[in-house]
Amino acid sequence: MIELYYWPTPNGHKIVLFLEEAGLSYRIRPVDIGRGEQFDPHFLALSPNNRIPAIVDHAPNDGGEPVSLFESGAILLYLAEKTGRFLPRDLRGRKTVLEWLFWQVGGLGPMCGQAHHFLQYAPERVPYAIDRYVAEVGRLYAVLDRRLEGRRYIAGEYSIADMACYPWIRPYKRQNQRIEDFPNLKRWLEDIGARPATERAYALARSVSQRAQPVDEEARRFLFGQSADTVRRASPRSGRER
Ligand SMILES: N[C@@H](CCC(=O)N[C@@H](CS)C(=O)NCC(=O)O)C(=O)O
Repeated sequence: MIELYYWPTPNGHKIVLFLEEAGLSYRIRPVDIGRGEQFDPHFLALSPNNRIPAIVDHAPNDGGEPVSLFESGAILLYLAEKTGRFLPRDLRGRKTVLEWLFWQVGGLGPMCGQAHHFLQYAPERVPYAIDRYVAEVGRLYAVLDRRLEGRRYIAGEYSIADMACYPWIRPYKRQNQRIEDFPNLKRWLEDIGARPATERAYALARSVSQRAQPVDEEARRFLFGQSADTVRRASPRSGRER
């Protein structure tokens, strides 16, 4: 059984996409990041960067003690290796999936995140930041659109590279992007959106979202008021390394 420390955000969706596709047994542990639950000592012991997602695998393949992981890319790779699914075994297929997985975690995710921030959450309108991140997200969309020309998925069969990218493209309107300008991406988005596992993943997200408060002043303080002092003040529960 996998425990998934989760909140219905793009990085959280990635892992549910995998778990639903693979049919792994899992239990959701909601971490309300707008209410500061990412600073709970128990969660920090698993996820020292105070970010969701994180998992605990209670039945790791080596038969040993439970294993915990943070960082969505590392989790996807771990789950792919655990199940032998959604990551090709051959050297070339595998390296291609890893290229695009790292492209997502190092580029697409952070840039979309900044676009969301300056378009939706910044307390003042900062045109330079909006222009910069909307343009960069558009550039990344064009890179992925070109990659998908003549390909159904990013790298051969449906893989962890697709699962990593999809939740960041799905909210394209929040990034001021016109999906019609990226026809291959549009087709890919519709294809993945129609997968039963994707439908289940977003149904779960909607059910958890119902419990979420709107992003109010308290949430803003937790999410956007972090500094080195926040980390120094928060302390993980001590315990065995997993
Ligand atoms: N690089 C991390 C990023 C995770 C991340 O940014 N998670 C956000 C939600 S999408 C979060 O937990 N934010 C809580 C906070 O900012 O304190 C990953 O890929 O897992």
